[in-house]
Amino acid sequence: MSIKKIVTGFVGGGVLFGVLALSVFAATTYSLFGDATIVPGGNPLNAAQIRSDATIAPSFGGVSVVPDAPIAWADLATLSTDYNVTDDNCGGGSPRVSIRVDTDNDGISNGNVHVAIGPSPAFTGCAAGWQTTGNLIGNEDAGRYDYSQFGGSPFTTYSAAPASVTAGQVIGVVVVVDGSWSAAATGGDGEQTVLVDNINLNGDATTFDDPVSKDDCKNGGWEAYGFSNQGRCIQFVNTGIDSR
Ligand SMILES: [Ca+2]
Ligand SMILES: [Ca+2]
Ligand SMILES: [Ca+2]
Repeated sequence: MSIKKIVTGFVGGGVLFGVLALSVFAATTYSLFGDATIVPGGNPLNAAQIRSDATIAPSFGGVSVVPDAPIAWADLATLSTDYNVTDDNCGGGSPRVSIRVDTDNDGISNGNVHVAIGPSPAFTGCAAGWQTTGNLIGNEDAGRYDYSQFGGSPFTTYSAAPASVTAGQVIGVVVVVDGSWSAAATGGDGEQTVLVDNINLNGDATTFDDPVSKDDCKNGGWEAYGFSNQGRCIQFVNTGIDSR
């Protein structure tokens, strides 16, 4: 092998390594929709606050998490989130995780599998403070799964998935709150608010834990966000270069 080929091979290896490293740390991306914002008070650091208020359009809010590549339903092994119902209760089918499934391989969702958050089978009476759903994949709690958008049962378990779903591709998940219509969920005031953190899709966690201002980096904040020093944290805020 000539020197030139060795050098070319090395550079190619470096590029390949870079792509692999990126895929490890960016296997999913998230976005907020509706009435949703990043707030402190997460588990730990930041969380997404999602709110359904009958007097504030659009009366729903949520987080969308999209994998870099579709995940076959059969390969979806882990789905969980931490949640904290801060006002007033779970109920009215909210909050929930909705799994977007493509059943005809065109990359576009054909519907949602709804997965209720909270205690089965009524899905109201959520405990105060931070809770975790545990792994929802394989969950056989009564009524946890709703496959009605694919012709299945609206009140059943994970394993009762219709064939179109089990043969389908998962193109994303959303965690949504839209219970403002429910007096039980809102405490009667038309507002339901939930914090969510650590949305885990096949092992890749959405933590909402990027610093958004220099102040987040100061007074030791850089360490909490996982940087090796304050300068690298501020560099991330200024440039988006992530040296963690
Ligand atoms: Ca489709
Ligand atoms: Ca309320
Ligand atoms: Ca967090």
